[in-house]
Amino acid sequence: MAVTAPSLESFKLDEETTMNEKPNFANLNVAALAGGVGGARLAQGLAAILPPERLHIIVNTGDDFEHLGLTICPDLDTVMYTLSGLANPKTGWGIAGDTFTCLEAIQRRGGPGWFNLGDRDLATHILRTQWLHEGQRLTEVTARLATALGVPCALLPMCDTPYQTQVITAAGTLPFQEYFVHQRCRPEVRAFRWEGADVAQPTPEVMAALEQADLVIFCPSNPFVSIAPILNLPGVKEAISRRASVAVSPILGGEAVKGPAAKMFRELGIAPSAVAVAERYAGLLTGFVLDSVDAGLAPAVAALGMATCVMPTLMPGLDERIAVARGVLEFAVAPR
Ligand code: FO1
Repeated sequence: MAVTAPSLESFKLDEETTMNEKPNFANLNVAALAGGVGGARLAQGLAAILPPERLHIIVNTGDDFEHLGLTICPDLDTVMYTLSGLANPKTGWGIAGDTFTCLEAIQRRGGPGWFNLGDRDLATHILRTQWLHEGQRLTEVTARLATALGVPCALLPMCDTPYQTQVITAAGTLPFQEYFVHQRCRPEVRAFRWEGADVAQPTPEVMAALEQADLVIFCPSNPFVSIAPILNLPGVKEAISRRASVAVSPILGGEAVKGPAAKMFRELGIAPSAVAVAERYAGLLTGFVLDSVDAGLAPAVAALGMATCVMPTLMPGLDERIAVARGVLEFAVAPR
């Protein structure tokens, strides 16, 4: 099925750039859809290349939950801490070098310790909860926190109202963090549903970012619980289908770099692969980036009607994140 969505051919590289130099992307408007750790890594690479006002990162809020009376937004915080250089490099979430004195005191008094909240991380949750309680939108609260922590570009929650992923498993229906952290992704997944989907709308800032984007990038995040919640919001798929869009596969060699995506594919009866990811986005994407390990799968992805790019996509450190981001942008703007 040929996809007729516009490519970026009409996009003009900066006048002083000739094709034999590295293209510069100073006037490319990019909206990136991101979930947790994988999304945050590519977002950090993009933020190092693009002018801050040209990059809008649209983040999944389906993982959000209330815990100890606090509003916790794990994907927003993972992207925020990664872009501000505060993130714990080992886990990808939370703050590097954080202490857990408060959590230990909570457990001493019989409270829950299964969700690890560091002392500095708690400052984010306390202020967010207070500002939401005062009536500020999650979009405004996120902008205040991100600006204070020095995040250069716009960090946009996909919606301002609760829209929480519920994981329907053989062991019952679990709120996302109960499944992901408390049950360590062990229960077998049958399906997903979203509390609050009936009233959820993408924020005006999200729709504006998509409307002004020359390119939409699907970061290498879980297609089921990070990217799909964003795509399923009213009007988002339509906005994306009118512009160039490129996804980076979160599945390499049949496995996820991090998290339960491959396990979810298997439990839903789908063999996990970059092709299986591309199939979930078929009809929406103009381009797809596979890791070098999956070069053999490129023709099967191309058969879905999207251009393909094969390159190393692992992003352990900042250099790799910038290299992958640059590769994705060059692929997206390359004349076809
Ligand atoms: N993930 C864990 O596996 N264990 C934790 O104790 C944990 C605590 C935590 C605290 C704050 C935060 O922003 C994220 C946290 N995460 C933890 C990660 C989080 O569950 C996942 O990153 C996302 O929900 C999925 O990407």
